[in-house]
Amino acid sequence: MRKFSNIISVSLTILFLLVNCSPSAKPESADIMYFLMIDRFVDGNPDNNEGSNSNSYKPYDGSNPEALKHYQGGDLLGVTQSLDSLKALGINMIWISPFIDNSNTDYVGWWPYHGYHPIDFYKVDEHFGTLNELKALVEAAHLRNMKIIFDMPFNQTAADHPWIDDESKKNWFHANERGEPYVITDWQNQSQIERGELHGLPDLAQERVEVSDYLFEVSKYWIEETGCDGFRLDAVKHVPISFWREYTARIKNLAGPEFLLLGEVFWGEAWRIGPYDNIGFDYLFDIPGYYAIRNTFNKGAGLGDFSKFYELNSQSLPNASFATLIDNHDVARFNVDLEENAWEKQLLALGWLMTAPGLPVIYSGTELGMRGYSVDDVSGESQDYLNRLPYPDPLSQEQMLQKKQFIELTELRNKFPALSQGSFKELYKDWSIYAYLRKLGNERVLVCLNNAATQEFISIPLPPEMDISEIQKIYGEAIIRLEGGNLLLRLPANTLSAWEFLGDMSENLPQWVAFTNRLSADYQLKKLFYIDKDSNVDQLQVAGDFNNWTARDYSRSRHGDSLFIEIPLKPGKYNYKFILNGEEWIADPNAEAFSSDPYGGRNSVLTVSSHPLNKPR
Ligand SMILES: [Ca+2]
Ligand SMILES: [Ca+2]
Ligand SMILES: [Ca+2]
Repeated sequence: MRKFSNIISVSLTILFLLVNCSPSAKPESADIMYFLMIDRFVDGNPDNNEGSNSNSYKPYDGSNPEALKHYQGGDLLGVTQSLDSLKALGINMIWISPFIDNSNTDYVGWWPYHGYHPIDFYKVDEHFGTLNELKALVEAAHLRNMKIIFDMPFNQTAADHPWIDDESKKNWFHANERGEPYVITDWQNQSQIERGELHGLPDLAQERVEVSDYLFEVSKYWIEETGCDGFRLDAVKHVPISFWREYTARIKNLAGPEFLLLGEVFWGEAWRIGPYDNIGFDYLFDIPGYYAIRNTFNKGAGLGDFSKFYELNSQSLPNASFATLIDNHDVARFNVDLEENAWEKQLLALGWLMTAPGLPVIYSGTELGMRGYSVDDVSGESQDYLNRLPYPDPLSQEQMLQKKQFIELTELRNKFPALSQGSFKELYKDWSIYAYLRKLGNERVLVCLNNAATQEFISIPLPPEMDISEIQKIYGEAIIRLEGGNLLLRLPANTLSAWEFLGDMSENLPQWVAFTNRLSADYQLKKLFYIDKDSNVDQLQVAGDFNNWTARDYSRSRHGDSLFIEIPLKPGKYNYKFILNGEEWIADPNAEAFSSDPYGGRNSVLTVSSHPLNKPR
């Protein structure tokens, strides 16, 4: 036995060498992923709704949000029955929430309908169906050329997992010398983040060989039983990185290089995701990009910071690729806090996802503009259940129209491989407009986003050999004209437009272009001030929702003890902070309102109302 395990470890070492030596290409695929929570999707079999405990099921009728803490009846059969309509969305890959058997009791009032409280890693939860139904789902998906990605929760177990009372499994969980679990008190401390209990759940000690072998065997079982196409791995940053290094190599060795591994490292800063880049995942979620998208398309941040962000972000993962998103089940839906133009903005953000590098991941309901609800800042109660409403059936007229518009975007990405796998070059950027060229072989697509609530006109200098007859519109309502070597564009408010370039074109375009300081008509200049009685402040900067929370310089002046700073802002509500002398972050003492920041401090709040003469159209 000892000898055998030596052979395994030698072959693993060889595998590591192979993985490290071969120039592994960054994954770039034409896939579009759809993420659904099994319980919230479609009920294919009402007989399994109560599982083994009738209290677990309480249907939501639109007026009883507490019911959303219970199971809603969705199951694997419902997913299988929906494959044709999912395929019609233009997606080809489905990540399903964990189906692994969950605790049969509630956890502080919440039933584990989400699937992240495993009690038996080798069983399908009784609410979701049977092993045969799971196999049938994968098989039916493969018949349609679709892939099924399983969600594997390996950080923790349910609070009442049988191992908790099993003496022989005592050291399978993280605990101190007194056998007590660790609590995460410092979210900057990686050891605490890995060993502390998440939501108070028993934390598996994956650094122990018997635990890591067990989790590998579990994975092997599901791969061999079902032939699934990949795993989405939950809570990656809460599990020792050494585990992932070995686990990903063993899974690839078992299931082949095509088996997709997508890791959830929920950090908002690219440098914190960087360490997970070269440990065997094909994709990591683009959480930094998620925040940038929300700030830009939802909260009115300028595109200069957005593009700068993407320049840096794209350099942060040399090996893995980003899986991009505008929302998911762990955050508020994109449309929260947006009013009459919520869908326009959401479609624009989705348009970015469908024309930018990365693997787009669409949270079920996002393709319909399904409503979400914001977090209760005061009670601090989790927003989860309010952003996990059951999938609507039937769809409203509006939802059907929005779904159709979503499909036009997936069709665009699917029709032009340059959009998913091509190079990315900026052609133009200002506060509201972003134009970029995607190129793959001879296929070249120009995409232009107008994030202003007003119609905008811009001019982009182009290589002189371009001919207007060789520019073909493929998406949107914009108007394009070629004049004196410049592309003149008229871009409708809050829209994406795309053209295919058919003729010759210079290859010598810069990767990133300079920011053009043109403001769109919906911007207003807002003046903020800071009283500096002792003349201690040489530099006053501002960071907030409008600039992706990076300390930035704006036009400023001093009159006596008052420092003024002038910021271009669109109508909207912004959280912000002042930065004094490049280091001291404070709330603006003269702000019109305050909100709490995630670190126990406070932000200032500024509301910019739309100019009466310039009402967004
Ligand atoms: Ca059911
Ligand atoms: Ca169960
Ligand atoms: Ca952990």
